[in-house]
Amino acid sequence: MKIVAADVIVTSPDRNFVTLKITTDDGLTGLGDGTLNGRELAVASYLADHVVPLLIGRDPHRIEDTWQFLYRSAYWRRGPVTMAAIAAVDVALWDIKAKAAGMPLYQLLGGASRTGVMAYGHASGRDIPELFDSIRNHLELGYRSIRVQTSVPGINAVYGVAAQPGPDGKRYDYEPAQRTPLPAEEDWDTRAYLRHLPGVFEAVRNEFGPELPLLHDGHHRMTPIQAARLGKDLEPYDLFWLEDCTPAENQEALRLVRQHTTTPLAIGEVFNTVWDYQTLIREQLIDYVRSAVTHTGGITAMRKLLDFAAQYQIKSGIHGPTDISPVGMAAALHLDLAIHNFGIQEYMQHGPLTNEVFRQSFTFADGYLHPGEQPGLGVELDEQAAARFPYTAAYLPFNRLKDGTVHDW
Ligand code: CS2
Ligand code: MG
Repeated sequence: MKIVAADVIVTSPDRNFVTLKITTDDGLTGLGDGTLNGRELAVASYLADHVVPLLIGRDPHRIEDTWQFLYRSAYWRRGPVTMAAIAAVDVALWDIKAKAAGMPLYQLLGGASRTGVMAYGHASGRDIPELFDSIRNHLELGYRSIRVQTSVPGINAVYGVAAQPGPDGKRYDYEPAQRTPLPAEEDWDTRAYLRHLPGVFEAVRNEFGPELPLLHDGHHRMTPIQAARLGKDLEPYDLFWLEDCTPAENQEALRLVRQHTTTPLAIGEVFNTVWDYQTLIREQLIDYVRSAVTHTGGITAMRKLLDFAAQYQIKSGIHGPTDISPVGMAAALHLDLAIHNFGIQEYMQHGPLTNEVFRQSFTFADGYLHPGEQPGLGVELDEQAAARFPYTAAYLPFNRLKDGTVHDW
């Protein structure tokens, strides 16, 4: 079998997506997600201008060899653009191999290790009553684990609060990247946030009881000592995890957090390779690996990363926001079902136009996702529908502190 075509499809139904479609001389096709929020065209160009010419004529079955070729022959390694491009190729090749084998991808990855994949959803509110309504709404949608994000008195716009309108007036939750000519500026005050959040979790526990798994995303905004304090203050509310509590380029920073709190820690959605985790995993400084298949070199690299994490009893918590396309989500679900050290899967639901462009066979019921039994990934892309939604520039917001200093968003 030979690769005869590789097409980079950029579409923008509810938001921008970059998809690679590889076609073989046997007529098999495979899809891979290369979406990098706010920098989509960089990956599209990396693929179209540099990688596609290298794929034509290759044997699609040699996935590991192709991975190593793309990673090493580029000379310039790692980074979000390179690893998203490699991920798109890798996942498309696994889709083809599973289709050629006539089985859903998870079967090729060793078969199911569980009956379903526990998912968590995003509840949020500008105040407690709105938050409670959002949690109830997610429970009605079938979620059995809930991420809690709230507004903070004195701060105008906070990450993850669905109802706050974005600069274009639309609800925030469908997409944090706004279709505006420049990134929107938001404000932040960590001390106000640290004073406010424990009270929110106390209220949620009082209202919904001790069992409901609750998660929170600190979204990279605290210093290590502030993160240590928050982790400690939230201990009474038994969080499933506190995510991205501090920027982790300096992995050792988590030693200070770990010293002060037993709140489980999840990190990694902005990471791209196993190297970004070495100290975090080897020193047991995190409990969940948050990488996305799409941003970490695909199934081939993610499986190795999660196998490394398994040696330290660290589990998966794969990143699943709307800026991971249904192709990237499906890839995650096949891996989630097959690996042993599965923890939880993020599941932010895509919009109606996206579901028109990407026909998916994965299901969500009673809190659990399942990738389905279709051969391959189980996602097909309607290219005619995709063509109706041309790329539209969009940017994620950024933060400035009261004194004007740029801060992590
Ligand atoms: C977030 C993401 O889902 C999450 O955990 O951190 O929504 C993140 O803000 C976006 O993926 C950025 O593109
Ligand atoms: Mg996050």
